[in-house]
Amino acid sequence: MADFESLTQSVISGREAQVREQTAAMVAAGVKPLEIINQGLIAGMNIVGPRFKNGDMFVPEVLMAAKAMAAGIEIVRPLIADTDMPSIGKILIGTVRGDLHDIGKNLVAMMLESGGFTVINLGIDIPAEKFVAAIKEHKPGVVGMSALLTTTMLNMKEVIDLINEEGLQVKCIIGGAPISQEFADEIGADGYAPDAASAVELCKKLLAAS
Ligand code: B1M
Repeated sequence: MADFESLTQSVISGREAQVREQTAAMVAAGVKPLEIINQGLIAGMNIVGPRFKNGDMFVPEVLMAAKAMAAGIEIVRPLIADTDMPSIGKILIGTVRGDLHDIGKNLVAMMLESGGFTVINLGIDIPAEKFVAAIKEHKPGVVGMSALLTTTMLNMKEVIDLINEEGLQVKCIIGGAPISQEFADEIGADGYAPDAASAVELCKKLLAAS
């Protein structure tokens, strides 16, 4: 049977088939599902995050690692009651109106999931009204918006304005290549993250403070 260390290594290396095999072997050997998740699968992504941030890993490798981790979670999830599934908070995420870029946004969503958050990923080209309707339905602690175009980044303000108009209690974070802390301050966002690993840290910080 594989040990946690080798499962963690398989996640980091993005070896999906091996993660499946090792996870299934651990389940068959009676290892507790939550231990497999926390000490094997999430432990791997906890190493991937900082490596990506430091430039020691690149986008394709991170996507492969996240996919490998998700393959392991898929095997273990049916064995865990929904209420026991570890979640440290709910995040709603989407790419704003007019913008079809989703590689970075999906990476952020995957890293958040790997970090223990429940993520509702709305997709691309999401108008303010749809963000607001989803906030009312899912009641997340944080709403995350992504934009890759200098034209569509302006639509982030529409979302924040509508959230404020409706009096909804939710923290707003933004990110994407053209976004800066200065722009976040200008439109009244609660935070800006330059990359996926920082987005995880930011969400943890915002939820701890609220
Ligand atoms: Co587009 N595109 N694109 N494109 N595209 C850019 C963004 C561009 C910089 C290319 C260029 O001209 N040099 C340029 C924008 C110029 C500008 O506005 N200043 C551009 C353009 C002009 C366009 C079109 C208008 C082209 C055209 O049709 N004439 C068009 C627009 C379509 C639309 O959205 N309406 C368009 C279309 C496309 C494709 C569909 C072909 C494709 C997108 C496919 C997809 O996403 N499924 C595409 C791509 C791939 C790119 C580039 C090459 C790569 C973007 C990417 O995925 N990067 C891009 C050039 C570039 O950036 N080098 C470009 C990798 C990704 C991991 O990084 O998304 O930055 P990024 O995400 C990072 C961080 O920003 C951050 O974390 C991520 C991970 O570290 N982050 C967040 C992102 N979201 C976050 C949210 C957070 C926190 C952090 O909190 C919620």
